[in-house]
Amino acid sequence: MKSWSRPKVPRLPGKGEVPQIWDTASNRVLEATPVGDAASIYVCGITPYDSTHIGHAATYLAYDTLIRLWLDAGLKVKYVQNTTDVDDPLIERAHATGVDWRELAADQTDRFRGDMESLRILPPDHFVAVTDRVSAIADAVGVLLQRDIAYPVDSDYYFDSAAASATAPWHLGDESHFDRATMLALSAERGGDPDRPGKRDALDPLLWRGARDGDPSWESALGAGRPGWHIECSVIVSELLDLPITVQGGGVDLIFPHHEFTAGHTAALAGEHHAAIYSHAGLVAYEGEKMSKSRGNLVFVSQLTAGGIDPRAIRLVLLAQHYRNSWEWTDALLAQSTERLARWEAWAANPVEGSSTLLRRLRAIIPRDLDTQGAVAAIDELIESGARATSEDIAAIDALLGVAL
Ligand code: 5CA
Ligand code: ZN
Repeated sequence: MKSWSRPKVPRLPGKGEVPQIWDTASNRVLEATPVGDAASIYVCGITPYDSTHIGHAATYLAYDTLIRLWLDAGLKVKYVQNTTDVDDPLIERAHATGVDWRELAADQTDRFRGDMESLRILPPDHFVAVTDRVSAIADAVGVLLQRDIAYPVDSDYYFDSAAASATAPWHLGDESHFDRATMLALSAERGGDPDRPGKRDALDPLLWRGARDGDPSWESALGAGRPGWHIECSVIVSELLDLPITVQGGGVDLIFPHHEFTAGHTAALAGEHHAAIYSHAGLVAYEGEKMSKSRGNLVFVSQLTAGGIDPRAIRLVLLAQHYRNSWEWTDALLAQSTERLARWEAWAANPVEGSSTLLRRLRAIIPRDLDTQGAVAAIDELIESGARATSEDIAAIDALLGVAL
C-alpha cells in the first residue's frame, strides 16, 4: 500500500562507518553489515488503532537512525514494514466503538503516515498491510501442514515448535533465551493461548484462526479464517527481502513470543535464518507505566502537533534518549527539547560556509549502537563553546539526526 513521503537527506562529504547495534540473540553489539549488496531491515509495524503514540514514534525513530547511518556509510538499504490491520484488539476496538474494522484501520494508518512525515522518519520501500497478504499467508500455513510442522485444533492451525526444531535451523529460545516459565507467562500476556487444550505444546503459536461469528475472515484451502500474528511478518519478509535480513527491529515487547516465532516460521518455511540481528528498542512509559493501548495512558504525536508543538521538538525528546533504555515521557522533557531546538535554530541562523568538525564527531558517536543521546550532547557542547555553525554542521545534523535547522 501507499507509504509516506520521503524527507530530503543531504549528501555529506566522505563516508561514515558501518553502524554497530545490539543484537538480542547473541547478547552483544554486532556490526550491521549487509550480506549482499544492500542492508535490509524489517521493522514490525503498527496495529492500526490508537496510533501514533510516543512509544511507536520512539521505536520507528531508532530504526530511522540506523537507516540514516547505513546511507551515510554508502550502503543501499531495503526497508519493509507491515501493518497488522486485522487482529483481535483492533477488531474488539471496532466492535466497541461501532466503527467498521477496515475503516478504523484505514483512518489510523493514515494518521500514522502523517505523523511519520511530520517527524521526518524515512518511509519503508514497501509498506505492507497484512490484509493484502492473506492468501500468501494461507499458502505458507498449507506448506507447514504438508511438512507436518503445523497441525489443526478445531478449525484453527498451530505451529509445531518441536517439529520445527527437529528439521529447521531454529530452536525455541535461540532469540530470546528466556526460560520456559517466562515464555509461558509472556505467551499468555501477549496474544498466545498456552492453556488451550489440544495443542502439542502449550507455547505453540496460532498460524491461522478459523472463522468465528462476526469476525473478518477469508476463504482459503485451510477453510475460512484469518492469519495468526507471527506468520504475517515471516511471510512478508520472505516475499520482499533476501534471507537472512540484516536487522529485524521492534520494541522489546516483541522479543517473545513474536520475534522468536517469526524466526521459527521463516526457518521452517525457507530453511534459512530469519535475521542476522534482532534489535529491540526500549519501551516508553507515561504516568508510571508502559505507554500502551490496553492501559490507555497514551500521548499522541498528532495531539501534540495539533497543539502547536514543533515536530522537531518531539524528535529531539526521542533523540536525547538512548533507544535501548526504557524512559518516561514528561512535559518537562518536551519543554527542555523546545528550548534546545530554539538554541540550535538561533545558532544555525547565520552559518558560515565551510567544513565541519561536528560531522567527524557525529560519525564517531552515532554508529556505536545508535548513540543519538551522545550526539545531542556533542551538539549542545559545540554550541556552548561559541563555535559558529557551518553549512556542513547543519547538513550533518539533518542527514544523520533528521533535524532540519
Ligand atoms: N503490529 C505489531 C507488530 S507486527 C505491533 O506490535 N503493533 S503495535 O502497534 O503494538 O506496536 C508497533 C511498534 O511499536 C512495535 O514495534 C512495538 O514494539 C512498538 N511499541 C509499542 N508500544 C511501545 C512503547 N510504549 N514504547 C516503545 N515502543 C513501543
Ligand atoms: Zn511483527
